[in-house]
Amino acid sequence: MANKNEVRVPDIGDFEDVEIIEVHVQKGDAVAVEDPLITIETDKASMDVPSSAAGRVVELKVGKGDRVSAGDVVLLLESDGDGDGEKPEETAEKKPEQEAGKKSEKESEQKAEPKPADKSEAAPKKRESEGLPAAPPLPEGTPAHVHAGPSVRKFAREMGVDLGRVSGSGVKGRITHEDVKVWVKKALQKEDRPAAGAALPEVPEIDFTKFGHTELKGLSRVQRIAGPRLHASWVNLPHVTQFDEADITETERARKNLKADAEKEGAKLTPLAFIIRACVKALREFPQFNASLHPDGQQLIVKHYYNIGFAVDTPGGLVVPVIRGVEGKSLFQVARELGELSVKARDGKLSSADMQGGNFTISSLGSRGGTFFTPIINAPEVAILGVSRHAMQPVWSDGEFVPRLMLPLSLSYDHRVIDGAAAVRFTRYLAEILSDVDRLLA
Ligand code: CAO
Repeated sequence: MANKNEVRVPDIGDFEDVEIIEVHVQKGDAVAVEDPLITIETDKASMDVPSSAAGRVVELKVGKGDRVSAGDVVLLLESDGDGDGEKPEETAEKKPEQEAGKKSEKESEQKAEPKPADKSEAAPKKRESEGLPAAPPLPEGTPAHVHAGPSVRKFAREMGVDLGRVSGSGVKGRITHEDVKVWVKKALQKEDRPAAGAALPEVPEIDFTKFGHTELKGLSRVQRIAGPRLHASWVNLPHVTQFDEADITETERARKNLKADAEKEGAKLTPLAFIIRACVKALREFPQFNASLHPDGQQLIVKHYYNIGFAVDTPGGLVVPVIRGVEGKSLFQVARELGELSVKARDGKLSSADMQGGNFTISSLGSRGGTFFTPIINAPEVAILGVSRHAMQPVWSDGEFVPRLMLPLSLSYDHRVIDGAAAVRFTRYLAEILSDVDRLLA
């Protein structure tokens, strides 16, 4: 025996009096459960209203341009006695228990899914619709503003695709199966590329051959490893760089006097050995620089050891060996280790242990030139010191200009952990230590 079922607009959150922008069925059409019947659109969202039952459309109660609210009748469906309806073919022959099982499976699938992201953005006024006939909720799991049919939504859920990121090529921007497939293909292609920043806007790809002759050269192995780490630090840590200058006139004089002694002990004494020692003194004075941010973002892991990394420019790219336990080593020992690790680095012989355990890094471009620069922090460290070439400069002192040897310092720091005032206190302290050779060597 045929039954007539009213299919109503389901719970559509806090929206009322919503315009119908599309009607997908007409009188005589056979529909299955979850087939889209109409598409409604608010100023915030457009969504499909799926059928809550299977059957044949006997009367449409609404048309395009009409306005509806939750509980309004959309159409009348005629179905046979067991509620299965005459169509579609794949459901018509199924036993009631099978269909009931399928329905409850669908319902539980819907219940298990998260709420649409933008439901909370909807107008907060409470719906005064209690007591309305029960209507099934819209398929959930994707934002309601997405213009896509239930089967496309289901397909996207299965593929793990957020439909909010897919642009629709269908009528009025409706998302089709093909759109989802194209999106997945593109996402997979992107995954193959190194250092792709998933949530970052992309740099446009340009065919440079249109403008002239080009050639492709592979990055070195070191560059391929270091690149993503530098990128991760750059995008995750809010970098600020503090510049300062240290008067190293006396220290440089002492270095020259000590050079011969150092050589006897197998060490080449360069300014970097003094800078490493000065950094350890500054790290002791300002422990938050000798730290890492805990992964929970709520605590600081302060280290009570002083392992200093230094960047080495090698033919293959940049590497950062670490001198461990600097606090217990003499100036000459530091200089010797600096030399040995630099040679190992240039010969490509550093072990991974040689590059581990650092808590502060120095990038010295002093032998190369330049003035100031903005080094990238060697995360999860919280600061890095850039050192540039020292230069004799006129410095105003006691009413006259005097020639002083000035060393440019560039301290990049993680602003989540270190504020600007602390950074300048650190560089000032460092500059004072570097200019006071007695304190430095003590
Ligand atoms: N100002 C002027 N001269 C300096 C200087 C400075 N700040 N620092 C070093 N020099 C001089 C040294 O005194 C030495 O001269 P002498 O032989 O006359 O004493 C000369 O430059 C060469 O020094 P070096 O390079 O052999 O030794 P170093 O200890 O200064 O540096 C190392 C070692 C490994 C840090 C360096 O060779 C290097 O690779 N630097 C590049 C690091 C880099 O690429 N950083 C950028 C990373 S991106 O952030």
